[in-house]
Amino acid sequence: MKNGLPLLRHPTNPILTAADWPYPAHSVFNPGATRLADGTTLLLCRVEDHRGHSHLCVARSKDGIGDWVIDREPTLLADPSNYPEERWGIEDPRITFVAELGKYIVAYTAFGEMGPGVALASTTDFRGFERLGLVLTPHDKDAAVLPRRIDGRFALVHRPVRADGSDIWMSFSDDLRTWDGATRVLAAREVGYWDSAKIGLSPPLVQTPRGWLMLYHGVRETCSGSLYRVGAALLELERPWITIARGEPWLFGPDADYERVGDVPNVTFPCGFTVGDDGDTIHVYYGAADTSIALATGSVSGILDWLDRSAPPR
Ligand code: BMA
Repeated sequence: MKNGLPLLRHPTNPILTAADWPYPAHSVFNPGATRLADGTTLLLCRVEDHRGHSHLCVARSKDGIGDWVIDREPTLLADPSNYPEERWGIEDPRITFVAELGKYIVAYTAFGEMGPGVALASTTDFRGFERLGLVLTPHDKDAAVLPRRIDGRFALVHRPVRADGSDIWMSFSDDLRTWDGATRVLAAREVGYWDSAKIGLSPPLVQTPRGWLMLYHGVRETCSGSLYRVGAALLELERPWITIARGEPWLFGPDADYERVGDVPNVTFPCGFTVGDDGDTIHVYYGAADTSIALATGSVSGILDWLDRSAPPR
């Protein structure tokens, strides 16, 4: 019997592939997501070209499921002459609307000779972007800004690399450029668990009355490569470095053929979600096998109920 999990694959998955692209692309995956003021779902997709370098491209849809309108050209390209840390591309965007600024802040991975680092850009319309540049030096990635200040400061979830694995951390800033006060939020679990090799943030945190809901990816190394699954945790609202609950099993993981087979097999890698008008329904957008974009649907309340059942008492 399959585990009763609160995220369901959409029957039309994968919802976007390189074949849908209006210009040559090798693969499309790991999109950031947001819902614009008029209800349109916007995906900022990672597109890999035939050099193996990635850029970002916008796809828009009224219902967040089909009839995607894709920008005719790359929306945000790497700019290695001004930002050498982007020499091999920009990857895995996470989008946060920061109401105080009236802007979307996009956190993405800048990939260059030094390895992956965290870069930020702001936008109001996903046509023009203002780069803030590299804000966390390599090796660091899987970052997203919180939608509001914590104790008077902006907060950024990120994933620095340590020698034998990687955990999720949070840093703080007054101006979005200089980050300090790094605090560990969640650690990879001990060997034997599905999330023992490394973990990293998936979509940006979702604020709920009970705490910040965090979906994260957890990696297990096997003799056939890495398995990328998704877990959930709940963090304190005013002290988000403190975990209230963490699911012991994974919430979602590779199962369908398009998740099992592709450039990097056995990968489900969400970078974005949208919340519906009811404040509860969620669409989670994820990269499948580093090849295509897929959608899983569920609800915030359903994941919180699952956490109540799946988190050992702390
Ligand atoms: C991670 C990131 C993701 C990728 C995943 C699986 O480290 O590089 O972009 O989807 O590996 O290859």
